Amino acid sequence: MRQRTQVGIVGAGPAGLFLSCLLARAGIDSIVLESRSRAYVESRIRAGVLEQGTCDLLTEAGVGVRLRREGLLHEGIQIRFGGGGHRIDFRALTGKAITVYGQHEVVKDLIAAHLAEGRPLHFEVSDAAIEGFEGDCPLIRCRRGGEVYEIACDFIAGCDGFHGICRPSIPAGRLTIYERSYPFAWMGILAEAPPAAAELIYAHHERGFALLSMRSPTLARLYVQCGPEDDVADWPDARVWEELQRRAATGGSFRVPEGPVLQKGVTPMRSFVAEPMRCGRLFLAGDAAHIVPPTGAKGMNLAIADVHRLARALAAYYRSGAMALLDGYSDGCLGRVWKAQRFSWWMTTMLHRHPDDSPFDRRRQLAELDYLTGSEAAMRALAENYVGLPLE
Ligand code: FAS
Ligand code: PHB
Repeated sequence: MRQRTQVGIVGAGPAGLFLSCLLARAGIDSIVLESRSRAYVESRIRAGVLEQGTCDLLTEAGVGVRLRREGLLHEGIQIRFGGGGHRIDFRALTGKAITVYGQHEVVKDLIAAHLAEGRPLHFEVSDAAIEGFEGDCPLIRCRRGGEVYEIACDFIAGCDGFHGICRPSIPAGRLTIYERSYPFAWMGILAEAPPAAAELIYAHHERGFALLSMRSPTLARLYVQCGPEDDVADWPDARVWEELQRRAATGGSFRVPEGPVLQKGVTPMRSFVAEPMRCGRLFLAGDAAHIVPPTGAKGMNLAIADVHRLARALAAYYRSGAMALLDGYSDGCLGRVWKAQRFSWWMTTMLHRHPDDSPFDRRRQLAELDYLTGSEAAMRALAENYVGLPLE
């Protein structure tokens, strides 16, 4: 079966779903293809922090009602080291705030709007492949319900994440890859326990990093730095809790509230950028083009910013045939991507324990944390990056 649309979208993560939503608001048709089931993508625990700009875009597009009602508005975070905590007051330093709201909740809201508006979204497709994007007739081919299904379109949006098929479909030599790996990862748990504090706590400790986050007043999302090759089996619940308690300790009565662990998984740490984010009529967005370590809470926010720019460029094209914004898409995104890469690398480097650090490096790292938490200028620099740099 072959169908025709204006924009064929591969991937129903935040990037693909929000792009389809924005295109619909501009009267542009799209079809979204997803390899996993609806239940899977709606239960996949990932991001948890939304920049103010991301919340505003979701609200403007009419998919922010539940976010506004159930999201947790945070006006700061705490940096903890040497047994002491230091609050970074986002509101005072930038006038802005962040919202804690699970990525899977954003995905649920986007899918609900998608289906309520009758826009085509096909789950559990297999063998997706793309072709013709260097010419004038892009085509997406896949199997749906065992049948070959083809989408002829004007443009393809590669929103299929880091392990998708769109980026690898770009001919060798057309992309420049920039990447950096880290000698650690995160062991993350979702636990039925009240949050450790009213705001997120980023803890630097000689035993390693820890992050105390949440999803709701009864669901805690907690991470500890672990070995890059560690497996869930290496981290029984008791070990995770013990490390959280030790790394977040303040020498006072502070304890991380414990509870049943509902989900546990390893988050790899990598920095990755593929340039350019376009090849002919194929446009990459989100994790398909770039990955940041989650320490700066930037991944999903970057994906949303990419498709905001792509939707505007496609709307200009369909309005007047103008290619200028489409031609400027990649460079426009990469400006923001590289600032988020720098911030995420800096937060990761500053807050994690590096196995090969010399005693000099250790003292320098503590001095950096001491400088950060004692300088309004330094705290403002962190705050303005964390709440999100202005969207162009
Ligand atoms: P996604 O990976 O979300 O979506 C791509 C979709 O494409 C998936 O549904 C996939 O199934 C589908 N797909 C793949 N191949 C396909 C194929 N061949 N055919 C059809 N479909 C295909 N970011 C933040 O901003 N804040 C955080 O706090 C944060 N925490 C994180 C914690 C963890 C544990 C992880 C893993 C990531 C975290 N991130 C965070 C980053 C994360 O949110 C990503 O940046 C975000 O998912 C990117 O969204 P997409 O680009 O839409 O890619
Ligand atoms: C999360 O809540 O999952 C989370 C929060 C902040 C981060 C990373 C993850 O930097």
